[in-house]
Amino acid sequence: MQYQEVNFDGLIGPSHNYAGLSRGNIASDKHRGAVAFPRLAALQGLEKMWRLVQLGQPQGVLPPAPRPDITTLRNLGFSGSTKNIVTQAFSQAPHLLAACYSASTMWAANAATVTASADSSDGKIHFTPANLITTLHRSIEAAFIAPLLQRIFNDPSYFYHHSPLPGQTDFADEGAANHTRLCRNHNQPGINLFVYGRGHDSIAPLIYPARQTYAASEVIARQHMLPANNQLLAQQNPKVIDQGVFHNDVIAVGHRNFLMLHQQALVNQKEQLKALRKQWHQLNPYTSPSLIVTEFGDTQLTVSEAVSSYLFNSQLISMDDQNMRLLAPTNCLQSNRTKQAIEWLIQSDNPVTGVEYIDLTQSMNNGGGPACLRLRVPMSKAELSATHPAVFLDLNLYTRLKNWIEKHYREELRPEDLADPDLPSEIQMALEELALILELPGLYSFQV
Ligand code: SUG
Repeated sequence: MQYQEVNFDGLIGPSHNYAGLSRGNIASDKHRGAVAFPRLAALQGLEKMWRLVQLGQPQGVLPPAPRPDITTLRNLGFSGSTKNIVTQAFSQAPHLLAACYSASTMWAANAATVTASADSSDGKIHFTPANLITTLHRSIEAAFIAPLLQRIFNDPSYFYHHSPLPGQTDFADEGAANHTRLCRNHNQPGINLFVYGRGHDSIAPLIYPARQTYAASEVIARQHMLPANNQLLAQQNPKVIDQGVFHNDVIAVGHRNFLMLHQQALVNQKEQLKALRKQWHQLNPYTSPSLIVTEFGDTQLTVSEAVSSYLFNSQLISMDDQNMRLLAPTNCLQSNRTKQAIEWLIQSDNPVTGVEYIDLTQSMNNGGGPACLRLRVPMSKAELSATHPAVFLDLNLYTRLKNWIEKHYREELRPEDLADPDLPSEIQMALEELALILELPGLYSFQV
């Protein structure tokens, strides 16, 4: 049976804006209050998905959550019609309105942790929607994402859906941004590398929050029925969190038998990589390919350069059984050292043989690169066929989505535009049409 890694990207929603909501995410902080370009943002995201299709990859689309989140605004004490709620919230608590308007479900890597059927002892693909409790604007995503994933992956003989972890600080969970599956082939058991930022007795960062906890990773590994030799939990270096590495996918990326990361990514990195190699060998002794790990040192790229270029947030795509292509954000082109580091990567002994640059500037300005925008699901042909077919991108869907974006999205969105009483109904109309395009009727239940 043929297995593939399938990317599901978050479609960038019509309320894309820069509200500076994510402490510890340097790009978000830097762009607080900047003018956002939602139409351009959504087109950039769509072009990225389309490029993947052109490279022969199956590509799914995850629709955005309805925003503003009126239910949350009501829970926060605002009342009346949607127009009243928006007006009151903008004058009394603009930060709450901005949180409820965030288009953050675009960063699908944070939608859930997904594990492969080849790894779990019940042979199913497991999903745990991330609770994202570290930030308000993201903590409200799971209410939409959990039922969405159940609708898209709705055959219980293939898919197992767990509830988000308890919304309590010990279980803070950021989904696949801190989870990497390394495997010889997608149909064979792999190692699920969970990277956490804080545990009970571990050293924590001093400046910025550690978003992922050991307890969350441990629970997910248990409920996804991962045998001990299919999992490894490692701590993220708190010093890099304090330099803006708010997720592990800002400093490491892995695909199949290849892991690339900065030398400072993990606590006790040497020992952790040794453990990883040992596990790789035990999992499937004497079979090729071997695990290849490429570490970048400070002399090539400092942590701060990794954060500004987002090199490690590139996507790795299998071009065939041996060769991978790096899909890097165009930010990498802005620094000679980053370009040299990529050149070195391509020349060195690893599967990466080429690079392509993708312009995702609108998302990048909020700290979301190519890898942030996608949720990976390793799937067999049968699992793929059991998935809601209308979300897979082909020329027809690409064209329809492009027209839809051009018809409905505003060109610009400024912080004060969130007070516009007409914006919610504009978005509502757009999303209702989207639900029809993706054949997900009733996906959005708007309140007026
Ligand atoms: O959680 N930015 C997101 C970016 C998420 C990137 N995802 C991964 N690394 N997988 C975050 O910090 C900024 C929103 C604002 O400030 O308007 C934001 O939420």
